[in-house]
Amino acid sequence: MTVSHSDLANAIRALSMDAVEAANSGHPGMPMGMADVATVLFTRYLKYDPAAPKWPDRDRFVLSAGHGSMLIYSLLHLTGYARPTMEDIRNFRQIGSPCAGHPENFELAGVEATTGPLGSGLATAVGMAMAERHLNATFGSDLVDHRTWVLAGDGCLMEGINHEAVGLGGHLKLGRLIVLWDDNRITIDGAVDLSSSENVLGRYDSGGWHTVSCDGHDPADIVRAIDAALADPRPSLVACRTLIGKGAPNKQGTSATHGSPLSKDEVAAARVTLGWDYPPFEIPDEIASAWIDAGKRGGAVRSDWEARLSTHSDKAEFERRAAGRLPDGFSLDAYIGELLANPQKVATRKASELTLGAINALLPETIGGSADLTGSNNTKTKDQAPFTADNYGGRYVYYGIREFGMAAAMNGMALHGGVIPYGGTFLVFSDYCRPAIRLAALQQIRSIFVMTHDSIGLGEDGPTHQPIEHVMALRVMPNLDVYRPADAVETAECWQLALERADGPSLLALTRQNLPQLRKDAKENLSAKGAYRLRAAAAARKVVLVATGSEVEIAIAVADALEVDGIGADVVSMPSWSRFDAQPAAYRNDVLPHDVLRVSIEAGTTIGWERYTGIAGLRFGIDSFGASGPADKLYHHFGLTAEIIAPQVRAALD
Ligand SMILES: Cc1ncc(C[n+]2csc(CCOP(=O)(O)OP(=O)(O)O)c2C)c(N)n1
Ligand SMILES: [Mg+2]
Repeated sequence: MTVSHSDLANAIRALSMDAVEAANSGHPGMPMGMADVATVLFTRYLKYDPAAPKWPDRDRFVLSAGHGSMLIYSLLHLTGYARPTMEDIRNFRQIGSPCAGHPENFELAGVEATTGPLGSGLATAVGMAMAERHLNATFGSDLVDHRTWVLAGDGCLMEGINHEAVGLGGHLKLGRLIVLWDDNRITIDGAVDLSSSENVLGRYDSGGWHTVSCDGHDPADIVRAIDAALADPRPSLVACRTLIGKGAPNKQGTSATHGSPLSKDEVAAARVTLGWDYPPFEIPDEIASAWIDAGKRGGAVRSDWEARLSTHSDKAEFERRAAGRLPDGFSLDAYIGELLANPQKVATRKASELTLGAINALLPETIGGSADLTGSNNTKTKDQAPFTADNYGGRYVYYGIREFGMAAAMNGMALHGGVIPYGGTFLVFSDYCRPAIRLAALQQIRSIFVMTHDSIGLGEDGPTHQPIEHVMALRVMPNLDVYRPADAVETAECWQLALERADGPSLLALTRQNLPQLRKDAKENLSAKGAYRLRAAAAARKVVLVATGSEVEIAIAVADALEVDGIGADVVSMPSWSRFDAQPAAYRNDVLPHDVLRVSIEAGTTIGWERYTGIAGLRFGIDSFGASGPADKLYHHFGLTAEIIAPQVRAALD
């Protein structure tokens, strides 16, 4: 038998419908509809090598329409990746199978990004394409010369984040980014025209993209469109007109195929329509080996690349960065030593900028940025040139007012590897970034979020700009390290921890207002413990005051007032809950003993502080929205001063 394009594509269709049927759950429509486009991409264009799935110069493929996960599982299996095995595919959507409901980057090599929240994959891919261009500018085309491909659905293009991705990608002229749009005119509720009548291609055109359309079931036409995309210097959107669920004779073209098993009868009918006369999870040898051959296309390209790397003058540095390893001996100790010698009374956002001065000089892999608040977030250091379409070698990104797009692009850079992204906005707008922060945490990647103006301490901009629930809401996110440093020394320590952590994101909550430098020594990184006794009680200890960030200064003033009355009070600074919770019980009990009154002070919601104060403890914070006014007046207004807090602590002890 000679294996045709249709045979190859039908293998994807069969695996997809059978896996969904076996799981009795999943989305057959998209993989069946995009099987032809995916076949063309994976057999003719995509640069990859299943034998070396992490090869740094591979093309990146992002399945932004993550519900169609069986498409990528089929492709990875068929092209010869070690996983998923056919057994993994049989166990699609079952606990323990790497073939999860939606693709997860840490489950399978070849899944470049965790996708499912629509639009996020596409915006993440923008960051991958940025990282590629940056590393190309740094190391040259011999080492870095690849593309980023996205498969996106109607939903990805409808989501608001799509607008940010189009704006950023077009502005930065990311010509190596190609989005293949599954233009099937169907979403869950039915036809796209129920909810949308926009000219999608026109929107991309106006964003500086190249656009082209094709018949997504005609391989020659798909080739024509992709060739046009490759030839154009702009990022491309390829509209692939398809039939959702193609091959299911009674359901294709309808939303019935989107997210439900086709049914036993319809699967049987599809076998007839497709001419696929084989049992579930069986691929005839000829078709299987044709797919394996397609997967071998990249092997020689990869070994040529390895040969170039082996003699390249930047080999060691390239490998270090690709592995995400910090330079040997990377440390901020010298900078922290200067702080101890010359204490800085600065806002922690300014302390962050000072720290970044040291970091960016030591780590060429950092790429900073801000969503149009550079001067407020203090994210740019003097040595950073802007990253622009004319200078991809720049290390500072003007993301524009695109918080979600920024955070997603940062994730794309971190996933791509070779760079460490950090980016800033106001903490209150972490809400605008939150879905991407969550994906960073889920994907176990090193994105560093710099969130300034972290409380009512920002003052006159008022309640729209004053975070209340934000720090706590971020703390509850699994695998995110949230830091709220109290002074310049802690800020540097927290930065060091964020950079050293390769398996998850960190977020720094930083003040607008100046804070005194409280730390007198830095023999060890005390922030690494999450919380530590900054000052021990002088008189017999009756109280432990635990505070974060700008409120540590207040806790010290409260302790001073109590000690005057002979009430011993420890002051505990707690820059990070997650780090503290990871300490041994003995340490935690020593820092927060249970036999004294425990009091928390933080200019945000008190909900959650019971964890450390116990129900019997006291919690000072703000459980309403903030207000407009000068910072010091606001602290008084909301009862967060030593004069107001100390008597309440005394009363609780009586
Ligand atoms: C942010 C987000 N909102 C909603 C969903 C739920 N959802 C999954 S697929 C889908 C419809 C997608 O339509 P389309 O992209 O056209 O996919 P198709 O039905 O064509 O496969 C929706 C609403 C989601 N995954 N992510
Ligand atoms: Mg659709």
